[in-house]
Amino acid sequence: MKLFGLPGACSLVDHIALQWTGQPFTYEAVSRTALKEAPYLKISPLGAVPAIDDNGFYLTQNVAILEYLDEKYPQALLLGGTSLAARSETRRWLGFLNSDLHKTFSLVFGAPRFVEGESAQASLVANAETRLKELFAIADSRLANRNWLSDSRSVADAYLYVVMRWAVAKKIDLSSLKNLQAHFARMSEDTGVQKALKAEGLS
Ligand SMILES: N[C@@H](CCC(=O)N[C@@H](CS)C(=O)NCC(=O)O)C(=O)O
Repeated sequence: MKLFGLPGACSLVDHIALQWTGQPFTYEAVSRTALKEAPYLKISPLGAVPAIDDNGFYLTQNVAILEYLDEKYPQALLLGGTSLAARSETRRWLGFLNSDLHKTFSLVFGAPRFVEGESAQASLVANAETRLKELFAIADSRLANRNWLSDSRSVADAYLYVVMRWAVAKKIDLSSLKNLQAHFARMSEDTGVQKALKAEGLS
């Protein structure tokens, strides 16, 4: 199994998940230039990470890859348990993280793709950051009386950790969201997280 990623990008979620499986894999950092060139575009027409190559089977789209890893390595309990309710809760949070939170970050990271002119871009980024704070507050409420988004640690927690790292990088102030801060600290201590960060040159 090979994972294609960009250090610190959303592919870090899959990298953490692979660490949690304990199964052998390799990590290939793709340069931003190579992402948009023909060989990689054959793997991912979007020119985006993550992608996996499992013995010639290629798959893109983060949520699909995480589901694939869960089905391939069921003993790793990547969806946070075995019960239908726990696994469905994880999927719900994956949907929220991928379609709501991550998507809103795309506006912050790539404002020039969406509007022209510096002031329009600055205003788009400011509005997106306001929305991000509202979205992070929803995750914070969920974590009020629990350590993990679902019954036990899951790939949704890895995704939340990665977008929290982006918030730190973009200096979005989430200091009042104490449950999220505790979750971030908990994830930072995780051995699989630490190994993935090290392999991506982030620690
Ligand atoms: N819908 C895709 C989005 C993937 C995505 O946004 N990847 C970003 C990194 S987090 C990327 O590769 N960006 C490079 C680019 O678009 O040029 C997924 O969930 O896998």
